[in-house]
Amino acid sequence: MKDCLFCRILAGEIPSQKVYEDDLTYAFRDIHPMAPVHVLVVPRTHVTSLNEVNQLPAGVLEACLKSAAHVAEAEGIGESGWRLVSNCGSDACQSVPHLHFHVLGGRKMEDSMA
Ligand code: DGP
Repeated sequence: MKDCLFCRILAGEIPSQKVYEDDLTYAFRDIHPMAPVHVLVVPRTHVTSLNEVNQLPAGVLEACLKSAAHVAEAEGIGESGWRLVSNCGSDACQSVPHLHFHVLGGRKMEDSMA
């Protein structure tokens, strides 16, 4: 998708701070961090959100979750705890229409998720 921001980051057209990558996923630091650790995990395959998860090739969603767990461990928050968030659609304030998961940690999260 040539006009998708995260596809352009995946293509290297827009710089990003890589944290982890594998064949199916790419993880990079969020430009507006909301926690000491705030990393975005994106599938290399473009789908807009979890609404289109059925369009992902087999194994990609699992790879995203494994990538997130790998990032948490590598960033030193595996033991202390971390949160995985995927905003889906306008009520959830999704701003980039390419499926992504926020890996958040390094401080005590709010009790309320919403
Ligand atoms: P969401 O609101 O859930 O769609 O999250 C999109 C996130 O993407 C938001 O936390 C900010 C981040 N973001 C937007 N543009 C860029 C960018 O150019 N580079 C990086 N690293 N992050 C970005």
